[in-house]
Amino acid sequence: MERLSIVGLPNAGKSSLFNALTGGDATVAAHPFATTETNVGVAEVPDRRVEVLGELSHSKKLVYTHVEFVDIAALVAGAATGEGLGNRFLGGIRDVDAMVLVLRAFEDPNVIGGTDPLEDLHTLELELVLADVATVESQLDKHRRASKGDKSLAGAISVMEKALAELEEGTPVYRSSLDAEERAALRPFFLLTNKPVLAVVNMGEDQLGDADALVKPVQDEFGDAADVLGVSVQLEAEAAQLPAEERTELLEGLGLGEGALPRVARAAYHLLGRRTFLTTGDTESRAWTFRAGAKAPEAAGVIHTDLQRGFIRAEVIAYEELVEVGSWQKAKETGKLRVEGKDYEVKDGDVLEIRFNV
Ligand SMILES: Nc1nc2c(ncn2[C@@H]2O[C@H](COP(=O)(O)OP(=O)(O)O)[C@@H](O)[C@H]2O)c(=O)[nH]1
Ligand SMILES: [Mg+2]
Repeated sequence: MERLSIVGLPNAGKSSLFNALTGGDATVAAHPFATTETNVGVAEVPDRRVEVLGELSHSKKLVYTHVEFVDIAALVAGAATGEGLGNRFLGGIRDVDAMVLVLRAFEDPNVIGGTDPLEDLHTLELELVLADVATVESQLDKHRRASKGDKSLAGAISVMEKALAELEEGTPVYRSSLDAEERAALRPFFLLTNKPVLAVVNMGEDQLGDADALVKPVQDEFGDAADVLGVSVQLEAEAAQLPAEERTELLEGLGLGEGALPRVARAAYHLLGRRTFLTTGDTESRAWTFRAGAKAPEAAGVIHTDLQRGFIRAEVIAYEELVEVGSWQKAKETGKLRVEGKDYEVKDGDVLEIRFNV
């Protein structure tokens, strides 16, 4: 299963965010290196569509998708040269598939650390970039030597040279000028900044009114390279502990709607290239994860391998359309269900029924 790593400076609120998302019990403490062990947790991806389908079909059960997070030791300035937990830390993010950068904005005199999220970002990126410079330099060296006997390496070398030039300017690969193909060519080297990223600006409850002003400079810095979400992590972590009704009351009372955690979970899920299709019936209404771009048989295989092996066709309707029609049965009777074959590319929000024979 692909994972996201929660990355940030000490006391940025990483463990608090991890706990809020996963209901975990990672140590939350106001000193560096509180987290010396890696914690892995699973967050449910809230999806209103499941609830609505559950009502339409009078389902006995609702099932959601999940996304896995890793809370690792803090990154400190100098990590690339072995400060703090240094290489162990960097090793911890090397094998995840995407990163959530937690940038601190909240002010609390009892919790050491800066409160400028943009400065956090620059400190973090510098460490990640320095580690990548070292990796690319050593790979370039190897490839140049090997290329004397193997001309096929020239392409990889030129991409690495391009990446190195940007990294040396301090630019992470995720917001460099490298295109998708060039970034794919670098994948075998497991660069830290060649992973998709998402940023969370951790605000204090008292800063909720300034959310836009706190998020904007960070969003401007990323441009299109990443989504930036403002979250009052501690508030949401506390809310997450409450029974559903009280939680809704607290969050809505503060004008936060469903809260920011569902958005973080959904953005993280999306960042990993995951998409959701749905099934609905009186037994259950359920969200299923498929890989963006997957064809119908592959998506069917997520439900059960038999459905992929014996795939005949899929009956499909978009979620919005199904809601408009009112029920699966009515959609069937009025000919609103499309019949799709094995070349159909499944879309997020498709409601499916698979016909198969094994
Ligand atoms: N006042 C305030 N404190 C927070 C907030 N978020 C986290 N903290 C505190 O900051 C300290 C460090 O948080 P933690 O999640 O352990 O940070 P980590 O080092 O990044 O894992 C803890 O004492 C938290 O209670 C917040 O939004 N407001
Ligand atoms: Mg921690």
